[in-house]
Amino acid sequence: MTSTEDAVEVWPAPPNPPTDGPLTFEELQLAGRNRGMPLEALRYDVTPTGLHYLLVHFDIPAVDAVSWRLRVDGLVEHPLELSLDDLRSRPRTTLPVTLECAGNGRARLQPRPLSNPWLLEAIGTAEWTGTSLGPLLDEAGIRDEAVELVFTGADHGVQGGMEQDYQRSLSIAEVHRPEVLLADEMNGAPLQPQHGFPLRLVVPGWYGMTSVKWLHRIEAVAEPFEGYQQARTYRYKTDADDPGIPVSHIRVRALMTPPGIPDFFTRRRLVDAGRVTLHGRAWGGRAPIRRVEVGVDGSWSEATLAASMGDWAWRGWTFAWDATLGEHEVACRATDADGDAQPLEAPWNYGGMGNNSVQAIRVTVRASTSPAPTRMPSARSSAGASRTGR
Ligand SMILES: Nc1nc2c(c(=O)[nH]1)N[C@H]1C(S)=C(S)[C@@H](COP(=O)(O)O)O[C@H]1N2
Ligand SMILES: [Mo]
Repeated sequence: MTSTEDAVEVWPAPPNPPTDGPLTFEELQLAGRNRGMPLEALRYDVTPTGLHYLLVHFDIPAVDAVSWRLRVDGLVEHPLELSLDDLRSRPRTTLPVTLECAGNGRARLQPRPLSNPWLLEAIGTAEWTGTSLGPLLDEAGIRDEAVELVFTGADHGVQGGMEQDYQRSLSIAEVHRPEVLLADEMNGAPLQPQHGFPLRLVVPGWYGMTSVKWLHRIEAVAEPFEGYQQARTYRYKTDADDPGIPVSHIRVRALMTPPGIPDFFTRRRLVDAGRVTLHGRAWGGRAPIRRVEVGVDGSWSEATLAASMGDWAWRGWTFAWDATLGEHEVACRATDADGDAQPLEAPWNYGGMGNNSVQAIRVTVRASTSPAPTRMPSARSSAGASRTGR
């Protein structure tokens, strides 16, 4: 046996991940604009700002902080117009909040819904600082006829053939939750342009689309809002014409830091045999995390939960795995205090929303005494060679 064949034995050619056909050019454009959080960043309690995921529908708007104002109007007794200084002189709160895009997991569905092709990385936890929305609304005096507030961002574009500002609404009950913030700081610094400078809404527990960035207007309205981002998308739909069910709270999920080292191109994992500590985070928008289980080759055991960081942030977990030589699949799944657990496979929906099916990682375990770096079979192919070192 030559050493090359040895290498093939410890690092077999990776199976193709179950995605539905090649990416389209349009998906690639979106993926290049909207970064995910590399899963090794699950190591940080609070995601460094540059590693937090990003989702921007249109273009990042240019906002001049000096002339910028937040208007609170519509069905209110006292319409307000507030500068950034006005907002910053109000009582301030800092909350660690886990945000996740409702489309996280979309690209794992077959057929793959066409939008930003997230696998698992549309996630992050930041410390958001700002003022609670409820007291400000009390000052404006929401009239009894109002049923919802509409939040408008400064970004503008076309989606589904409709020209629009980015707008979302929330019920009057929802906006009075004390943890709903008007945030002007992320991780102790002014919001970066892509995260909503100078002001954004942060709605803990809900999928990210609710937390409107570049916020400049809050309008109290008498009818449920029917804008594009409310009534046409962010729905669990069976097809394009189905009105569907609104997407709201973050579904329970656990993710794991991929163990060992990756192959550059395939991301396949290589782990040394012996005791390996698997670690990750778990969260959900409806109820606290009750348990996380780790599955090794389909056999599940309890992981150890770390201390809570707060009601709206993910919870760390660890699991000691005695990795034995050969091929393995390690997986994790979370259950919340209501008993909601992650499915092994999530049902398909038209927009690819809320796919919280379990993460499973293929791992090759090698002898920990490996004398030399393992050679990967892909390095021999021309595609592998041309992709080296990028
Ligand atoms: N104005 C505006 N707000 C927005 C968006 C947007 O495109 N425009 N995207 C939403 C979506 S879909 C998500 S998932 C979150 C992402 O927030 P982040 O980029 O700060 O992670 O912002 C939400 N708020
Ligand atoms: Mo999103």
